Amino acid sequence: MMKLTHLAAAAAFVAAFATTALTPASAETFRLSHNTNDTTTWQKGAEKFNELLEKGSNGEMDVRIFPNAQLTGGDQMKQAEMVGRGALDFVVTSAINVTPLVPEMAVFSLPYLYSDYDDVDATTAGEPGERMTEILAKKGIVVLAWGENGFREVTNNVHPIKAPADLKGLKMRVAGPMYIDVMNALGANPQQMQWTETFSALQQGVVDGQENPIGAVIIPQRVYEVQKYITPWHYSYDPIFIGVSQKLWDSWDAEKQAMVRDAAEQAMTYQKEITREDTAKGLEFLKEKGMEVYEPSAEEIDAFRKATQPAFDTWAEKVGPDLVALFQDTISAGDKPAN
Ligand code: X2X
Repeated sequence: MMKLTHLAAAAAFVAAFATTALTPASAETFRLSHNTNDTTTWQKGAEKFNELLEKGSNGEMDVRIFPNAQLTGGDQMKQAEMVGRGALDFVVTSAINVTPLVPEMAVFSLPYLYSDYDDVDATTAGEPGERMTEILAKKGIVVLAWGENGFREVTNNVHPIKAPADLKGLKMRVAGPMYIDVMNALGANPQQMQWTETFSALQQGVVDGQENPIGAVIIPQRVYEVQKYITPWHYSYDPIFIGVSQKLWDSWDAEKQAMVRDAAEQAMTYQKEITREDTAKGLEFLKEKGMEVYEPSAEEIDAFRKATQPAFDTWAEKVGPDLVALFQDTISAGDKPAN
C-alpha cells in the first residue's frame, strides 16, 4: 500500500514536470490563415513554420492553422487586410489576393513577366522583393519570407487550348481583378470567384475553366477530377509569402523577431522545394489521371504573350512603371551571361 502511494506520488510528480516542460505557462498560440485547403503545399509550408516556431521558442510559441480562408468567411482577399490592422496574426497568401489592398502586388503576376524559376528567384531574393516588403509594411504587414504558388496553368472542359482563339467565349473562373483583364484580352468570359467555391462551380459547369499552379494547387486540390484539358502556358507567376501583423511583430524583441523570421525562411524554402518537385512530375501525374495535356511551342507561347500585352500595359500603369522596370531590369541582369 505504502509502496503504491509512493509510486503514485512519483508518477504525479513526473507528469507535472513533463507537462510544465512541454507547455510553459507563457505559451502563446497565434492564428495563421491561408486560403487553400489542408492538402496543399501552402498548408505544408504553414505546418513546417509551426514546427520550427515551436522548436525555436522552446515551446513558447506556435500557430494554429486555419485553411480555406475560414477566418474571413471564405473571403480570400480579406485576410491581408485583417493582418494589416492586427485582427489576424499570420497569413500565408499569394500576390493576387493582396491586390485589393496593395495594387502593386500585381507586378509579380503581370502576364509573361517571368520566363523561368531563375527569373523568379532573382526578384524575390533581390531588390524587387525588398521593395515589395517595404510597400506591404506601409499597410501593416511584415513579409517574413517568400514562397511559391507557381506558374499558373490553364485548364478547361471544352477543348484543348492551343491559341488565344481557343479561349474565346469560355467561362473562366479567376481569382482577382488583374486576371479579369487578362482573360478579357484573350476573348474569354471571366468571373471572379472565391477559390473555395471553384471546385463545385467547375463540377456543375457554372464555369468551363480556371487557371492555377500544378504542384501547389491543381494536384493537391484534385482539379483534374473536374477538368479535362490543361495547357502549361506559364502565363503568370504567383508567389506566396508568410506575413505577420506589424503590431504583433513590434511587440517582440530583436531576438524573438530573428527566431520567427528564421522559422519562416526555412519553412518557405521547404515549401518552394516541394512545390517545384511536385510541379516537375505533375504533367505525368495529370495524364495518368486522364487529363489531356497540350504543351504549346515557343511560337504558340508568343501568340499568348502578344494577346495579353494590353492587360500587361494597363496593369504596368497601375502598379507603376518604375516598379515594373525594377523587376524587368533584375530579370534581364540575371539572364545575361557573366563575362
Ligand atoms: O484562388 C486561387 O486561384 C489561388 C488558390 O491560386 C489563389 O489563392 C490565388
